[in-house]
Amino acid sequence: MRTVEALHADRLEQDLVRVIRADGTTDERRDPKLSETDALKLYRLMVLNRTLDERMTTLQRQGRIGFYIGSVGEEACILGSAYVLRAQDWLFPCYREHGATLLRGMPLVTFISNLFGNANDPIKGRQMPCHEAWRPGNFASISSPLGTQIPQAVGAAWAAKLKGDDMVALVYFGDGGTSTNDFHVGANFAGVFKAPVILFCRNNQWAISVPLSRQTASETIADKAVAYGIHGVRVDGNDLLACIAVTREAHERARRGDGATLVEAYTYRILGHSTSDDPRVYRKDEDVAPWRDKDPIAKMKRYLTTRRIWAEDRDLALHAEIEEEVKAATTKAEAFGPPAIESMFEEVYARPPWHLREERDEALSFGYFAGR
Ligand SMILES: Cc1ncc(C[n+]2csc(CCOP(=O)(O)OP(=O)(O)O)c2C)c(N)n1
Ligand SMILES: [Mg+2]
Repeated sequence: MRTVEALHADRLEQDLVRVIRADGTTDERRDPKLSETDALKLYRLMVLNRTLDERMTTLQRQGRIGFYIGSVGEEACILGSAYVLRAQDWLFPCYREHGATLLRGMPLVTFISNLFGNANDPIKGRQMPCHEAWRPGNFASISSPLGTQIPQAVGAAWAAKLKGDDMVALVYFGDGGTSTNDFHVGANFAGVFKAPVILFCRNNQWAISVPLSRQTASETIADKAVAYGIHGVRVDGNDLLACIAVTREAHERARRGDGATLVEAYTYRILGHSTSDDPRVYRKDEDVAPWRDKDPIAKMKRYLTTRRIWAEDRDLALHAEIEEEVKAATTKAEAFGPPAIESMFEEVYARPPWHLREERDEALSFGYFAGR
């Protein structure tokens, strides 16, 4: 007999929007019909995202950076959703969306420089490693405090609506993020004021060691949309094309003035929460195994191969090329020195007050700093 958990898991798979079938063909009704160039560009970014996560985790283990948090298994929902946005739209990330950072144009060397917190880091080492922000790509700062980015995104979207700007905001958060006050505040406000915003939940079924079943008594995350009077949709978060399709519909809804959408991208966190976590303490490898078989990169590769625009030899070459690219970018980033000491005292005050000027002069006079 099947367990209640197994039956519930089946039920959770049922109402997901899917486009890529097991054999690599697509469901015509929702196929976003990507050009060959875009399909290959997105696949490349997925592989880059994965390789980056692997390499940066190794770097952390070697003691060269202090922390890393990645998105292994979640690349499709991150890149598929970000792909839909136009240049004038805004992204409000959680902390796993480095693929979206790169899609929005942040150079790889700049991203890795942020991990070192060095002179080439646009935020000059003032954040934790892996907490990038990219103003040229309308990519707000990574948010570690759970949920705070949700009302920020809703506020930005509402402001755009009041000003008559053609802008849609998209905000990422996890399943755990839906238990925060800020999720309620943001979703409620978005519903009442019909803010042009996409609330994008990466439901990877874990919040560090807390499983989804301990997070909410709702059957699904998308169900919560009903209470806020906004549209809710569930999508296979490992299907890049399906994620593009539902985000595109949400984007159109926002632009039409019909308000917000709560997207639940159903996926799985394959690795630990971050480099500071060991998931073997709270979950079994056999729970993870079925999700390894649903790898979003393998699914996309199958689609490209069936479409006859990809082949094994090109795949091998791509992986080798990306390995080299990440290696070279790491070497380049690691060569930058630390940010200048005086940068600590800059960019808060237009005219720094006397006590900060005094502290700055004192800091600069120390031989210890001068030698760095
Ligand atoms: C307000 C707040 N509470 C607790 C934490 C500690 N914390 C960091 S990540 C995390 C789990 C979040 O899980 P989820 O929202 O599902 O995102 P995921 O990590 O799975 O992508 C927790 C509890 C925090 N950062 N902020
Ligand atoms: Mg989660």
